Amino acid sequence: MFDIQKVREDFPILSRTVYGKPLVYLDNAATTQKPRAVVESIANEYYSVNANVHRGVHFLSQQATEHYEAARETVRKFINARTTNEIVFTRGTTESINLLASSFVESQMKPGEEVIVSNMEHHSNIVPWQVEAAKCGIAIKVIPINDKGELLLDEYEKLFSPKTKLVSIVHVSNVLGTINPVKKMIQIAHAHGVPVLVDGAQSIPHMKVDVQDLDADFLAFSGHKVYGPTGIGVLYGKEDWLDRLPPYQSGGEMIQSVSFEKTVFNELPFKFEAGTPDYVGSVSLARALDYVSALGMDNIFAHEKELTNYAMKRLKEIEGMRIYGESEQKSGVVSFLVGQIHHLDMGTLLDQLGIAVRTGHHCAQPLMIRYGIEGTVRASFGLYNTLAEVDALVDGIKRVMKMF
Ligand code: C6P
Repeated sequence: MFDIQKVREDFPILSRTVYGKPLVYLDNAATTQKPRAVVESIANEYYSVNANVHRGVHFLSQQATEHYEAARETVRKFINARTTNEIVFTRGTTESINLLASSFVESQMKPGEEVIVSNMEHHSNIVPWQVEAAKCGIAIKVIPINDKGELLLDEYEKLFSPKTKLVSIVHVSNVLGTINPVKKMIQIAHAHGVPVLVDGAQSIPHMKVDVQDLDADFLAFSGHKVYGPTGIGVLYGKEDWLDRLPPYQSGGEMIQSVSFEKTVFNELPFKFEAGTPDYVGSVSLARALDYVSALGMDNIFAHEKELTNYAMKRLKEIEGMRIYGESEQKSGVVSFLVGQIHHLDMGTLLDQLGIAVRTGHHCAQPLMIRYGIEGTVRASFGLYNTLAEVDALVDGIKRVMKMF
């Protein structure tokens, strides 16, 4: 598929040590490491272009603007949006969902109307709706899950009523790794005349996501989880929806004209990009998307699937192992607890062995409540992880178990 050792050389950080041990980085769902091409693009942009975009007539400003808009085109192509008007740059998934929650609820919903989310949402796809609920009197309905960590689609269908105005659903769970059947869920929502926001934070880095094929109305994702920089993300929205929604923030760039009597907002997508954007972040996000595209999203998915299947098999050999998330459709996230060992102890001791995992509730406390636990240990894979690193994790867990 691709030469994993060669790929690893593109990520200088992977050859460092921690506590004198080779780094085994298994916290890719939190953030991914950056290839040389991405880091160099940040330096190059600042060293040789750097100017404010969409503002100056001078050469640098025009070049920066060209690079910014070329980055938007790269994102458009990556998710197969129809036009760059549908691509809004934000700070990340969280800001994308906040933007939509604010603009959609305040313009499209009345008190008592409902948004459907699921029991496996990240806090970023719960709290913005709760904030809007407190302001605007909307209600939140929750799709339940089974013990394997799969959404109950029959229950989902039953949640719809004439009061349902939006479905906001995670594509891939950051805790369970479940790949939700979003295409089918969108069809169901559309049959009720309801648009759908897909939280793509954990799908965009790991599989091909085609917004036209899914027929998603909105999609949110973060640059830093797809080998790009922190502080940049995307909100995709169908043009006719974005046209109808009011701006989220206001100020420079999102206007066409301003007087004290009347302000006319800018056209798409600038209406949603108030203030000086992180244009360098956008450009280096585009380099990250070029990088994964060159490897091939299907190849990345297949490689991570192999790692996940192997990890599930090897982890299950450990006595007292409890795995959370056993869906058939599962991406490279494995959450677990072993015996009575606290997740924080396990994570801290694995760290001493050079193995970086995440512990805790993973910003999904309602899901923890569903399973009656406080937190888990989570290993999450990226395109550069190897089967040997899975072995290192398993050996590490066994060493920690011996200490208890
Ligand atoms: N999950 C994790 O370790 P931001 O922070 O805006 O880039 O992404 C938020 C977010 C939204 N949805 C899902 C499904 C996510 O997984 C995340 C981020 C990280 O699982 C950090 S909490």
